[in-house]
Amino acid sequence: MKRSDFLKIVGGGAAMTAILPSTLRAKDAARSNEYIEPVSIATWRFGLETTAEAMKVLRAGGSALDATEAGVKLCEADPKERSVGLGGRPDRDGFVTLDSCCMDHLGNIGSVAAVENVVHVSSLARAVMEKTPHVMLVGEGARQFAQEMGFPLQDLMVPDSKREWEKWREKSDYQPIVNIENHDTIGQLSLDEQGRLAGICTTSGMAFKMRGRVGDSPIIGAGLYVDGAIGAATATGHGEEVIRVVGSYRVVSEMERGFSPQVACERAVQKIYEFFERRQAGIQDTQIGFIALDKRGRTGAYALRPGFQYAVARGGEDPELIDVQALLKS
Ligand code: SD4
Repeated sequence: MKRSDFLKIVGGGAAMTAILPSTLRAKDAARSNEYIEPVSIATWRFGLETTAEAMKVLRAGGSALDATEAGVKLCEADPKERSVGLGGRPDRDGFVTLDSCCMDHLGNIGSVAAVENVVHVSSLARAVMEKTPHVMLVGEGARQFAQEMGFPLQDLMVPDSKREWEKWREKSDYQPIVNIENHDTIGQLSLDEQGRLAGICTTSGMAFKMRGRVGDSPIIGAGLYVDGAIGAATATGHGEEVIRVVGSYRVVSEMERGFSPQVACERAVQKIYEFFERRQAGIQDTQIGFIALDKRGRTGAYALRPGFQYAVARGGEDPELIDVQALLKS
């Protein structure tokens, strides 16, 4: 090749690279005018209600974060939901402590852990994200911040929780077993009409846990992760096991490698199983479930054992409750 020919090609190439970004920008602009079907998904049966609520916000053109927050707040305010917000089961010393985190498509994050007396810890996590230079507040400091922000403080122990705790205290048998009945953490993910993703995870954690114990739910990367260019994931179940594999980040990272949300959830659960095997730890008293939503609105979910369900609300349709496939037979 003659030098002049080479320069022509390089010149052409340079011209192309000068053109390409503006072409991409134009495409992006066009894309932002395209209608994106909004989607909201959430763990467990109560997700039917919370995704329907989120969908009202999404269909009105609201943001994925506003929609998700509106959804999970329903669950937090419901005293009958015994693993989230008001009515959450106490720790072994009788204190109801809540954990939550949120993340948006830009990578903004906020988290609170071991907070007492605040029902809407999801909103508190969001306040940490939006109103402080930090990403995580815990315990008394989180409660103080809530007070400063005007959050009402109240007793979160409902009579049913008190009765259960008193009964548990008769034996005080410290076996933090995680099964279908006691891990109703809500993790919710939404995609709005502008293609923005957001997620929130909120929980009272394990029933009768050690005082100060924190699970995966308020840990960014474990209980929740959002990459606005790829997808989002959230977890429910045995927090210690989810933290061990950085579960939600793992799901999103598998999506980044090209796997569908479904396969990404399967691979994360498989990794948790591998860690159990490696440590030769008992797996019989544990359950873990992941749900995932990608930037294109595709969803997926997978659990360690049967019994996990998640709700999917899409466009104008009623939310659907889906039985999630599991790695183990029982
Ligand atoms: C946690 N994943 O604290 C949460 C909640 C839960 O049994 O499912 N607890 O580990």
